[in-house]
Amino acid sequence: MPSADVRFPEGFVWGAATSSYQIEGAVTEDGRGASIWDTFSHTPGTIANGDTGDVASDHYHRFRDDIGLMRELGLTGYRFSVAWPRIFPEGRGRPYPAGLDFYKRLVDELLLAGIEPFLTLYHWDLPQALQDAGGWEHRDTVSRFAEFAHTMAVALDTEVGQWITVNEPWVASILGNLHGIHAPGKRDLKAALQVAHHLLVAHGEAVGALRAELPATAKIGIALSLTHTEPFGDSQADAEAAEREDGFINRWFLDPLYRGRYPDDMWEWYGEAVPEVRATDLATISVPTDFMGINYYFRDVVAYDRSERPVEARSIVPAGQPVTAVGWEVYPPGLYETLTRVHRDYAPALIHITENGAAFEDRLIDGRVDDPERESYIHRHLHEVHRAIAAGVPVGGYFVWSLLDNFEWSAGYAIRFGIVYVDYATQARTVKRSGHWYAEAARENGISS
Ligand code: IFM
Repeated sequence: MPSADVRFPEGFVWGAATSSYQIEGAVTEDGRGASIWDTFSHTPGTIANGDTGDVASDHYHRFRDDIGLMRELGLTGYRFSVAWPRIFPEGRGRPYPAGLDFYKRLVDELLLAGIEPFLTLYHWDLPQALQDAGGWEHRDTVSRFAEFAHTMAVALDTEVGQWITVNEPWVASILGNLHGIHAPGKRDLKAALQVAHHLLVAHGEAVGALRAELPATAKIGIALSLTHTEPFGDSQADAEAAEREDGFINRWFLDPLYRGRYPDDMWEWYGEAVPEVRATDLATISVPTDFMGINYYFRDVVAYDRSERPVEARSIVPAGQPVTAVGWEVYPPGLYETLTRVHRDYAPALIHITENGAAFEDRLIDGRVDDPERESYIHRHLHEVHRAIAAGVPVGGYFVWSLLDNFEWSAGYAIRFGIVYVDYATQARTVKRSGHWYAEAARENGISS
C-alpha cells in the first residue's frame, strides 16, 4: 500500500471479529450442551448444502494458532463470543468448569499476544434447553442471561476489560422469529417483537450484573446492526416507507436504549403485535453504557410495497451499484451517514465499529488468495470512519468481519467473509491479500487517501 497519509487517533483499535458457533466446532466436546443453532442447522432444508457448525473453522482446537495469526497481522483487538451452552449446557444450574476454562485459556493467550479481548456474551447460540422452556419469548430467559453474564464476569473480571452484551438484537429477533431463516425458525411478528424486547431487557440486566462484579475500568456496550435508509423514489409513499424501515431496523432498538421509550410511530404501526412491557423495563434497557457497537454492511434503499411484512417497505439495490457475493450493496458513505446520525440523535459516549466486511468468491490459487474487492471494501469503509472521526464522532475502533472464513448461518460455508482463508478440507489457513493490507493499515495506524 502507498504510505498511509490518513492517520487514525492514537490507541485506535484495529480488530477482527468472530462468533462462537460460526468458528468453534467441537459442538459435543468437554460437556457443551446443544444450542438452538445446533438444532436449527441439523433440521433438513434450513442451511445451504445441509451445512452445520459441527466442525466449522475448528477454532476450538486451533485457537492458539489463530491467535498467532492475529499477532502476525498486528491486530490490537479481537472480538469473540462465548458459547452459552459450553458454560451452562442445560441453560441453568452450576457453570461448567471445562467451558469456562476454554475461554480463560483463549483470553490468557490473547493477553500474552498483546491483543485486547472484546467479549460478546450473546451471539445467538441460546442453550436448546432454554428454548425448550420458551426461549427468548419467555421472561425467565432474561434472568438466565443475567446469571450467565454474572458467571462470565466472575471468571474473567480482571482479564477482560471490554464487554458486549448482545449482538444484533434485530437479526436475532426478526430473522429468527419473523422470517424464520435463523434459529429458532419461527414466523410470527408478535413473537419476534417480544423476543426483541426481552433481548433488550436482557442487555440491561446483564449490564447491571456485569457492573456489580467487574472493576470500574471495565467498558460495557451492545452491538447493533444499523443501516442508513433512503427512499427509492421521490414519492411520499417511498419516503414514509423509508422512515418505517428506519423505525423497524434502527429506531426500535436505539430509542429504548438511548431515550428510554419505543418510538411512537412504530408502536402505533405494530398495533396488537407490540410486546408486553413491564413497568421498569425501559429504565432497565436504557441503563447508561460505555460504548455502542455498530455493525454496518450496506445501505437500505426502500420503496413502498404493500405486500412486504411488517412495514410495507421493499429494499432495492439501485441499478448499476456494486454488490457483494450475497447481493449486498457496497455503499461506504452509508457508514458515515450512520455514524453521524447516531452521534447527532443518540450521542453514545463512544462508538466501536464492531463489524464491517464483505463476502466475495475467493479462490486459493498457488497458495494465495487475491481478493482486491474485499481490500477495497475495507479501505473505503475505513475512509468513512476517518471522515466521521474528523466530523467529531467518537469512534474508538474497527473490527473487520471476519477474521476467518466461517459458518455464515443459513448460507453455510458457501459464503466467505474472512481476511484469512480457511480450506475446510484441511483446516489450513491462508492470509488473503485483504488480510495483508489490513495488517499494514494496523501497523501504520492509517490508510492511504
Ligand atoms: O456473519 C454475520 C455475523 O454473525 C453477524 N453480523 C453479520 C455477519 C455477516 O452476515
